[in-house]
Amino acid sequence: MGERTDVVTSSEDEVFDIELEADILKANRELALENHSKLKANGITSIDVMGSVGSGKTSLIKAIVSQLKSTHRIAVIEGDVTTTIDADIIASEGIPTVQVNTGKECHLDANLIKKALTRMQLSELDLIFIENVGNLICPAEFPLGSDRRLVVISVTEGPYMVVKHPMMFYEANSVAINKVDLATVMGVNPSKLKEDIARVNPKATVVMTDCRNKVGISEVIHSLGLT
Ligand SMILES: Nc1nc2c(ncn2[C@@H]2O[C@H](COP(=O)(O)OP(=O)(O)OP(=O)(O)O)[C@@H](O)[C@H]2O)c(=O)[nH]1
Ligand SMILES: [Mg+2]
Repeated sequence: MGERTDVVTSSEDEVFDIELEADILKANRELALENHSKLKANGITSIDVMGSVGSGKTSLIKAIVSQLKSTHRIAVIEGDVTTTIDADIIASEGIPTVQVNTGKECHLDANLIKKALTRMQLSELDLIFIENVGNLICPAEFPLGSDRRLVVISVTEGPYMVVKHPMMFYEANSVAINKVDLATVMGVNPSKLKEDIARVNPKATVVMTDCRNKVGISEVIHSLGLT
């Protein structure tokens, strides 16, 4: 038999940190409710798009926007640590974008979205996509005030994304398993990822996508209730 793996967990005695964190999360939830009310008052549907770095969030938003822009008035809020690369990609679709640079933070929060909303012509919009910072851990804890959550993972991240990061999937309405065109070369079985998601969150709709060849885009749009 091989060596047993030793496991160290984070301390449960750090009461001060835990209380501080609880306050921050509570304040964020309150601001998220404010954002949601503001969006609803303007008749806007909003989608928070989350997922790991490079999984295909921008590619999927671009493909969705391309299909919906003739029937919906759309804007995109782009969360990024420093650059405007993703915002520029979306802007190339002729869609208004607001860039939110988070600096050292690994996620967007409701306060940043509140600020972004003040820069937008809300009365002229039907639909807002919010691309969160690429990360499968932090964004899950910070609701932004959106109606629905779309999580994007891809086969290039390997076979254990879902079992290692279940929190990200608890609140997801839709999950895209992206880059299925690369599944064989990666040796990853997308059906197995789908089973893992169903175990964590049986209510989420799971769609296999290949943004490079525009596969599964209509199904994602439908799963988000946008058609
Ligand atoms: N083969 C293949 N490549 C893809 C697919 N979707 C996205 N890509 C490529 O993967 C890379 C990352 O895609 P992005 O859409 O920028 O990913 P992202 O999740 O927005 O990345 P970050 O915002 O940096 O976290 C780009 O080179 C895309 O062209 C896909 O379905 N198949
Ligand atoms: Mg991106």
